[in-house]
Amino acid sequence: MTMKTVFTKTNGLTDNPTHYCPGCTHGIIHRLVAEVLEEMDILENTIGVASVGCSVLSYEYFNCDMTQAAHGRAPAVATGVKRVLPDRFVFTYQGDGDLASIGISEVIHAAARGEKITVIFVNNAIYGMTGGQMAPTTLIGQKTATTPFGRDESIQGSPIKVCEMLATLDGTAYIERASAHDVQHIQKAKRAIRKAFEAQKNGLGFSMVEILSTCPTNWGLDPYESLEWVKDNMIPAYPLGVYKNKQGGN
Ligand SMILES: Cc1ncc(C[n+]2csc(CCOP(=O)(O)OP(=O)(O)O)c2C)c(N)n1
Repeated sequence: MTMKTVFTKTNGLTDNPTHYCPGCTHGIIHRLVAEVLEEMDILENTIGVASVGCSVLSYEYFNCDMTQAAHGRAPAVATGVKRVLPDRFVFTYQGDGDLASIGISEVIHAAARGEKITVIFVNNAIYGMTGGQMAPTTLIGQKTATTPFGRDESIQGSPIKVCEMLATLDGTAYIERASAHDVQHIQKAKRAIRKAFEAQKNGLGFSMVEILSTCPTNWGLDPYESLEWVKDNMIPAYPLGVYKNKQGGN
């Protein structure tokens, strides 16, 4: 009996098993980026910059050239790589602690300079790797290891909305917020990633896709509840959509 092939793993990922927790969407987002690189036929021509956080080992998983940056510094490293090798596609892969906390100035200035890099920003509203501390993106009322009674706006301030903020800068070419909580949104996230790399291909400036993601382990929820939590709590606080599109089209 011949079996029909219904799925093959993208060439954009190595065969290494990932270390992510059950229900974490980092793995799905890795696959989306890898599929886009493969479909655009740019795997051989791409250099990724891994950040610090749960995805610190992403250089083991992406099947393209990869390098590693100190915490928050991926956009600066990507800037150097892209300026030296302008014909390569260069992307960073960063969590919200990495990008919006210690690395917030790096990403703002890379965007303001209009660096022709693509940032994949995985927002799970918490520091995952270090044990669930509050991130700049933690929701008001959300309990974390450092806000055990819930984030209080009068003490810890309000969540940073990175897409909205960066979209105000002239150097940005494509900015979209997507989510990885169900199949329909995962497909949309992939289209957003493709648009971001196309903006880079067309030399239009800085591009970023923020993807709302899960952290079942540190949220204290099971994988299914985590996906529901993204839908019910994160999306209202972080509206999905295109915040900047210099290349037009939809
Ligand atoms: C200079 C420096 N400061 C602090 C740390 C500790 N640290 C490692 S990962 C991390 C936060 C990671 O959170 P996030 O970027 O949201 O990624 P996640 O683990 O949730 O995917 C922190 C604070 C570090 N490694 N280096």
